[in-house]
Amino acid sequence: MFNKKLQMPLYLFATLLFGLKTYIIYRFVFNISLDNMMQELILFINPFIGALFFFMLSLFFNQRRQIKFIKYGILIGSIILYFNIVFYRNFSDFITIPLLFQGSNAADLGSSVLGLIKYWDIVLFADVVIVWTVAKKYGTQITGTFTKRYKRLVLTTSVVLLVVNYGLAEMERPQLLQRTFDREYLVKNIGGVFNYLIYDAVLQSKSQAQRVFADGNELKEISDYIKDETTTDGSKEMFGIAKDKNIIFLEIESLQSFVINNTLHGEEVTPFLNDLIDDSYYFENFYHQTAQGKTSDSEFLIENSLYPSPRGAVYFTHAQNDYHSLPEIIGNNGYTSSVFHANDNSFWNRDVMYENIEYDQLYDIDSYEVTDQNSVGWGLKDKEFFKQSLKYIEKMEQPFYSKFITLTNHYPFELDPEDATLEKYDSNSKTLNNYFQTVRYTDEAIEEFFQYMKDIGLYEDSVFIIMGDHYGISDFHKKAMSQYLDKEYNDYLHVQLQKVPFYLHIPGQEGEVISKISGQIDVKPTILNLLGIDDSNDLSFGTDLFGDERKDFIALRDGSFITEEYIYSNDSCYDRQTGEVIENTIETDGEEQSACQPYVEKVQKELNYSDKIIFGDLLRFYDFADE
Ligand code: GP9
Ligand code: MN
Repeated sequence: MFNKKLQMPLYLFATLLFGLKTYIIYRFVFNISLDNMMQELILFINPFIGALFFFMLSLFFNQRRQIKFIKYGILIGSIILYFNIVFYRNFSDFITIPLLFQGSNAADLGSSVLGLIKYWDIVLFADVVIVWTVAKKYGTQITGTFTKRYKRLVLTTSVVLLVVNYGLAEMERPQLLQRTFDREYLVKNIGGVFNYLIYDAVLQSKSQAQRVFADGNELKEISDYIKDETTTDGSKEMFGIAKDKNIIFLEIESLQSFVINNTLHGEEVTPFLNDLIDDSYYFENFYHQTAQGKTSDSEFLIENSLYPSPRGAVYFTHAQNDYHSLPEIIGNNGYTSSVFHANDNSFWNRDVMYENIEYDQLYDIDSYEVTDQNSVGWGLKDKEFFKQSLKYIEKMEQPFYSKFITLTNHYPFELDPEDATLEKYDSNSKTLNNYFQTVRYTDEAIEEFFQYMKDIGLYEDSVFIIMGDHYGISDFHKKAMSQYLDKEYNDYLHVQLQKVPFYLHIPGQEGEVISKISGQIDVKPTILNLLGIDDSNDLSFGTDLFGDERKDFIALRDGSFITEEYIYSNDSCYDRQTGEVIENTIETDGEEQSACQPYVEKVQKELNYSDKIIFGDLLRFYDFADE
């Protein structure tokens, strides 16, 4: 087959094999939704076009190098693809360059990664084995010295194909490259994971340049927008209600709202948190707004009321920026601030970021006694974590603001049998089956923590906030989730599953269940209002959760959004209450458009403004005291 008569040079053979494999992976491993034939076509041709472009570059080397280029090219390509698969299994997302440089985090993933690797994955390297074997057997017989004309022809064809691919993608989705918020679209339309990585590298250098070239002028437009759209009067009733009280913020790992007031095997999943609703303000339509930075993104949202970065974790990429953070503001108002988290201080670059945003103290893994017995999965068990934190809280100078970040309810949701008080779920997803048990464990840990606070006499002088940081069950577990919820899994449900619990518990107050839409972006202005701190000079994209005039949408980081009436995701507009797709259009400026369209633009504008602040480090030009 590989003799010269059949004209199957190795670069073409590798293109076909690798292209085919990549296509199969895109189609069946990554959960890429395809809406029409054009998208099917693009997804089918682009792995081959991308592979051809890469492997034909080998023609420009001498014969021996050609073989090496192809052999190592297919190996490295397969490894990159495989990393993406493993990453995707956990996050339903593709790797970006900033994430690749977060080695410190990858190293800590440990047990999580093992759970993501499957033995049959070895099949994914079949093309590598074949190409290496063929190369060994036939050596230089299957490469060749190609004429200049031939090389030029192949090069031109390949570039033309790339342009055609891009042209089709642009037709299918105009302004694709400008709108980077949707990685899935990019990956499927511009030639898969590889072109995406190149594209991402260009973006990365562009964002470095953005800071250098940014000047204060851009800020005027943004601060005007914020003053007009998001700076509203906070609730008068709640203003100052927590003044001089301690704020205890429990940031609960991977806690989603769907477990609250829900049952498994006839038992409540979260008995304590369910009861707590009765004497708390509980926001039942509160959304996380995180992206690739996961826990750190949710921290960032709370501390700054800015959106996290569309790519990578802003805790890594822009940790040196100027911010006007919650710890800094309350620090100026007499509060001591601290974070309790039993992990390395470098995880998510926290040590650097925390210092910059002026937390007074971080109690990291070195503040705890962590043994094999008292830890599981990602580390110290939550019950131990709270217990061992007591000695520090007791001595803390008051009033304080302390954030506790839990760990046990983290993927892959491991728990020692003696800690399990709920039977596992039974579905095809081990992840979801385990999840309920660790959620229950964390619920018990929170209950114990409340008791400790009463025991040491801190309860009455404190207000408590409890919030889920981000989703725990990605849409890789669609089938199992659909089974548990007894609902069809679609984009509408996916957005609804981004709800995380948000509680404000003020001892002595009854509270209420609040249904209006809300999100993590709103937490900072809410806390400031509760503390009686005037934040009208602040630049926040959120609005006080108790205020009357709230902004009318909650933007998720991928451009999806929620309004009181609609939910928008992946180009579809749904009725928020019924989940039906809204086909109706409305007329704006003589043009018919989807009912969601005006919000699509608003959301884009707001996310863009936030990105501009971060990428340009624009807050360094803003004088918070003077405005
Ligand atoms: C790590 C913990 C978990 O310190 O906050 O991070 P996550 O993986 O959820 O972003
Ligand atoms: Mn987390």
